[in-house]
Amino acid sequence: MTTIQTVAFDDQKPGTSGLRKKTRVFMQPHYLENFVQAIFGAIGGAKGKTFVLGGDGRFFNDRAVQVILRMAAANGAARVIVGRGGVLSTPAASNLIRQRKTDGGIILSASHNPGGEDEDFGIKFNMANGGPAPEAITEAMYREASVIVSYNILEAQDVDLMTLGESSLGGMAVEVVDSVADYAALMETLFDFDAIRAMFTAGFTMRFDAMCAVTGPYATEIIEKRLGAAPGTVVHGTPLPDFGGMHPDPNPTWAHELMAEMMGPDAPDFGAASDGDGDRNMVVGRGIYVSPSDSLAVLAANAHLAKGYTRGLAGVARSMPTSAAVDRVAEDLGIEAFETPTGWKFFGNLLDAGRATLCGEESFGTGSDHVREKDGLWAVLLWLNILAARKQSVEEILNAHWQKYGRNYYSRHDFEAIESDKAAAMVDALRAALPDLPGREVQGMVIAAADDFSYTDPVDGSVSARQGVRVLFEDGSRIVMRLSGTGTQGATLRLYLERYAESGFDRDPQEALAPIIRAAHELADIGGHTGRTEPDVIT
Ligand code: VG1
Ligand code: CO
Repeated sequence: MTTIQTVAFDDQKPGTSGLRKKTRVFMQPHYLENFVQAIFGAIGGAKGKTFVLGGDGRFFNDRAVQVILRMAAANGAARVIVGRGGVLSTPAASNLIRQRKTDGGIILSASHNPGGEDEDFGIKFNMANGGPAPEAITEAMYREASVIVSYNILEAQDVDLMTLGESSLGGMAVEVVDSVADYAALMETLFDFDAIRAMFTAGFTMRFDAMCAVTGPYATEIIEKRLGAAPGTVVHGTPLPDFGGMHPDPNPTWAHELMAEMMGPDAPDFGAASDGDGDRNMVVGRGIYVSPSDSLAVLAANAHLAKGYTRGLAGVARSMPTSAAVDRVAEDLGIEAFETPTGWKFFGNLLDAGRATLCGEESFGTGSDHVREKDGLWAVLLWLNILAARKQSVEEILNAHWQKYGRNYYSRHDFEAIESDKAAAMVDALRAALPDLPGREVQGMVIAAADDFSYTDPVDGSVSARQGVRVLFEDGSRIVMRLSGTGTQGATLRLYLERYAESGFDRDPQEALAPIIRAAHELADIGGHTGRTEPDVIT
């Protein structure tokens, strides 16, 4: 064991989901090591503990895993359970942490950000419940990282991570497990595989775009092998360190190949895609895109059709910027609906306390209490189960849903890589104007309320302030603005737009939202502050 002297980096502050930086930043001497030591510090040390370790396989994943193993050994960990080749999807890692009753896990991923030597890398810690570390712990990591003077590491050769089974590293057990097996077994307990298999046998067709990221092997095993979908149903199914140059973000912009196929003349019945680390999902019907907020609402209304959820839902939770579509379902079901800040870590307490069964975010994240992360493939399988049970198309299900609940027209506009000080000035100006907004008329709509969202966790009472500026109009329409906490370059403004309609369900969302979009630009003066008038990505 060696103790290495080091100097603190001043930028190791975890964001919405762990620490994300350019890969080359992580490749600097001591950068990864400092943060790993800070993680161990923040959780009261690694001594005698068991951890899960794996990542989405992006560039530097293989090197980082070896470093973390040597550091875990040097810090006295008892055992590390690693996915074969150092690879685990985020939901599979969450599942392993729970199944094996470990003390937590380290996940290497920058999720939906591109991968490669010149792209992004990330690391985060999940707690013993399988969920992302809460703010108190991520703040402790930052504090530890800011004052670090040394870290512990073992001098040893690389561990063979391709062979399943157990080996020893300086007295610590290293257990290499099949990355897919436990996860696939869990899915079989939740969904009616026989019914879905029968649907495929009867001619149902599907395309799953794994975007050259981590879900390829999971989707191939489950959808093609276990559920009997035709070979070739899963495309881009081999994970690559640079995701084959794809941007593994499952939205209509980046999953454009899938979108083109689903909107084309030979579209299959159902399409889906997932992100770099497998926790996000996009679902598309033949000729119809399902917005993530609508997907959450449809899943909540129909989850009882799948065997894992026949008891019904205890409650639902959504992030604040996610549309209120799921709230209407909750009201109808007579269950609690929670509104949390952006980021999956805020769902953990509600899931642990049994108050929420289903959770979701507008950013293509949906999940349930089966793990403590959002879970892309899980959402796709629940959709398949619902399609098999209802024997209707995606379009029919969506239309029936809107008929019953009304439609929350919804869109998110992202303005990427804005100069950070300009983005901050814009948000500051808007914040300062909030008290004067109620009563004001913009684009023919009257503002009913305006605030900066603050969340008090109903389970532990912790408060998270300044989680996004909201402007609510008298007709129920809404604008939300916040700056991204996952980017690695400048600032990204996320502008969330919502408008409820009781009739007229087949409008183009951009057109239905046009007055709200204009109001947002007017209120925040996005163009004046940033020079941008058009978003880079629309979801
Ligand atoms: C984004 C999304 C948020 C999501 C987070 C992590 O955060 O908006 O909903 O939880 O990414 O997802 P931000 O701060 O950039 O808006 V993942 O799949 O990147 O772990
Ligand atoms: Co992700």
